[in-house]
Amino acid sequence: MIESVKSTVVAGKLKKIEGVVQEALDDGATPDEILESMSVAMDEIGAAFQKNEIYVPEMLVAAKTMQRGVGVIRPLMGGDSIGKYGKYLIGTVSGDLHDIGKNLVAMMIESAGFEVIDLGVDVPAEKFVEAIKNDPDIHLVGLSALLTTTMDAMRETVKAINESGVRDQVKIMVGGAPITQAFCDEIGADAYTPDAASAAEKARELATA
Ligand code: B12
Repeated sequence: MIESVKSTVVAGKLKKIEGVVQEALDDGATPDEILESMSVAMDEIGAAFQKNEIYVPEMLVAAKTMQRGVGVIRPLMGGDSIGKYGKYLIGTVSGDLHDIGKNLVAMMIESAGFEVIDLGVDVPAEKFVEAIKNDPDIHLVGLSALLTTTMDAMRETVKAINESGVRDQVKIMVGGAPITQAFCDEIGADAYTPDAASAAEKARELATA
């Protein structure tokens, strides 16, 4: 059953995904297992795109299919009361339109007890700075980048936060497929995690440190 979640995302069967996810749940699969199999599906899609076996439209349909599938398990994520650990500002950096991973991180962070403020995609550095300045309750910031070409925008965003006088107010977390711990250290961010579940754990750790 869980196998058909993956194949339905890969095939971009938008109309079928909700039913397939529900069947997998009924069959005993956990929301985490379902998320994992949808993420594996997106990796397969990325690999097929790289080999020119599929093109942007197919990638987009697969992305929409995953997003719709995530919609089915979202209400099941439950979790701690919203806002218990404070506010978490998140966004995908300038020039980058990928948001599935960022949305998953936002969802997990919210379930972990934060109030999430999501600035969306293609967010200029100044917008992050402005949001932090306007809300002293924001103590954590998450930056997402999926393209090697937008890693620079991530660096610039950290720099802008550093230079704006609000760096002491926040801890900065970074993530996305091309991001590594070494890159995190290089640009002066505070934490990197490879996936949404570990991002939520790290956020709690930083909030209670
Ligand atoms: C779906 C997709 C798209 C969709 C995005 C739709 C959407 N709404 O997001 C569309 C079709 C729009 C797209 C466009 C493009 N894409 Co694209 N895309 C992908 C694909 C297949 C999947 C990404 C994804 O959603 N993965 C699933 C999620 C769950 O994983 P994730 O994003 O990595 O997130 C997890 C972690 O990274 C982490 N994380 C993410 N953010 C954060 C933030 C924090 C704070 C933390 C702690 C953790 C964290 O947690 C997440 C959950 O576990 C990838 C392939 C891949 N394997 O990544 C290519 C890929 C990223 N795309 C690629 C390319 C080239 C493009 C385009 C340039 C194509 C083109 N020629 O137009 C454009 C660029 C558009 C732009 N300006 O952004 C390349 C990038 C190559 C590179 N090295 O830079 C990839 C790697 C495909 C490939 N193999 O070639 N893409």
